[in-house]
Amino acid sequence: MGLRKDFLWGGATAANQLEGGYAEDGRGLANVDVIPIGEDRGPIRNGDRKHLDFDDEHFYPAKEGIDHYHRYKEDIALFGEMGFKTYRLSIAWSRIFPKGDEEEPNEAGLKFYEDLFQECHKHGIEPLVTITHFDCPIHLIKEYGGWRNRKTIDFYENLTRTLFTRYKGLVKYWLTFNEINVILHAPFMGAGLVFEEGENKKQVIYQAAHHELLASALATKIAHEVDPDIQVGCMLAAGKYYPETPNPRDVLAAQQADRRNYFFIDVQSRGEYPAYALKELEREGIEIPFEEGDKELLKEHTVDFISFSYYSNRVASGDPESKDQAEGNVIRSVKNPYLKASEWGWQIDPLGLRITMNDIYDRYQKPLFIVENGLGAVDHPDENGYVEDDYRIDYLASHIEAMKDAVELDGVDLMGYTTWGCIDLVSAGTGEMKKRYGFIYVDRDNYGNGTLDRTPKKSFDWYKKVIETNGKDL
Ligand code: P53
Repeated sequence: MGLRKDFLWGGATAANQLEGGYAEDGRGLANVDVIPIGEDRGPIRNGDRKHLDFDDEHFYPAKEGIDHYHRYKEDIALFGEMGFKTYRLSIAWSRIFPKGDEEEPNEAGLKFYEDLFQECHKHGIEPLVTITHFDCPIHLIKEYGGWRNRKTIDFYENLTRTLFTRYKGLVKYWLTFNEINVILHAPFMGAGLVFEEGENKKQVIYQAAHHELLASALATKIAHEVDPDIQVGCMLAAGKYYPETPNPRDVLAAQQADRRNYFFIDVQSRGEYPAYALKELEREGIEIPFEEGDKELLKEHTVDFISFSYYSNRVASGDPESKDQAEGNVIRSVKNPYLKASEWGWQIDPLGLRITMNDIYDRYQKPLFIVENGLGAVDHPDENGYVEDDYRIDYLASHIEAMKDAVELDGVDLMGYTTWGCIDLVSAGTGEMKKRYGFIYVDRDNYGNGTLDRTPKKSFDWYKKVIETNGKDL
């Protein structure tokens, strides 16, 4: 017993949060580039304020990221030193198709990732690739409205066919959309949606979601045609809702809140729209633009495995007056009085990981993959740049313990575990560098000052030992 012998230990990142090199080698602009740090981030990220270019007033952290574009060899060597079996990264769509709607890809972009994947294999690391991690080329947003337009499916189809064909033999594990349910909570960041005044946002969101779900099924179909060895996963921002009290009103609220997020995975994994969603959308007059063949496509090309991020479980209240909201996260929750919180107000709930794993496994009975988990914290390096991050080690150890229980005591089939932000990178939620998750310290502050030097933290050696012992020595 214990974890699989070939358990995929590793770390995870996303292109726009670490690459930088935003205009190099023909790369086009994307929504994620123009989301600034600071108080305007929220309304822009949510699609409530149209902002499709840079201006002089704001700082845009994605422009330089942590300069991984030029330092990926050094970074991957450090991952190799920790013994990573896998490295989860994402492709920047606008490196491959700078505008999004071209017929022919940008060779320089394709070559960059080819070199990067080869570098991974040199270190015995299997890449796990997210096709879209919140990014959408700006041109597709300006010209077509991003995912609200059905044409975007064709552009995504072209992108995925290009990727699967070019990287055949180099990449075995693919994820179609990062945290697909984030479209509900941050629609510009999640799907390139900008709202017009007075329009029905929910209509736009579910229409765009339908297109993403079709695109995901189509990508799964193409992947299996190109190479039957490829495994395709969906990706959920997970975190079960607990009812605030045993009052049935709260229990129902928790169930409904869970379903709003599970909806996407229900379609990607079971291959059809669940009844509760159809009923709700019908009640609210929202139309899903089904066309001929859509139902069959969804039904026939479901995912091979279910991946998810886990930072915390959540709490729902059926009381409309309830105001006790936990801070900081894009996905709202009532505060849980039994839990402590991070410096950013994210509540810390290791046992909740076991509960969530059981919930998802019960629901889908497919292999699971935890592709994000970790603690965002302020680090204090000493004069040599070394960080003693025992708080991070404690967080990760307690979550790995709970994850092992889900496997060993409850029988969940788990493929692997990749910690979020294995090297310090830009926060998706806030745009800060100060919110660090890494085993490797990067000398850079919120506004781009610093040498960009990399220094392993205390957790670096700790994680190396965890991997060496396949999770026994925590
Ligand atoms: P940061 C919402 C809820 C849970 C995770 O987040 C989320 C989001 C969207 O912000 O994001 C994921 O950087 C996401 C990563 C992100 C990571 O969690 O706000 O997939 O891109 O960096 C951590 O602390």
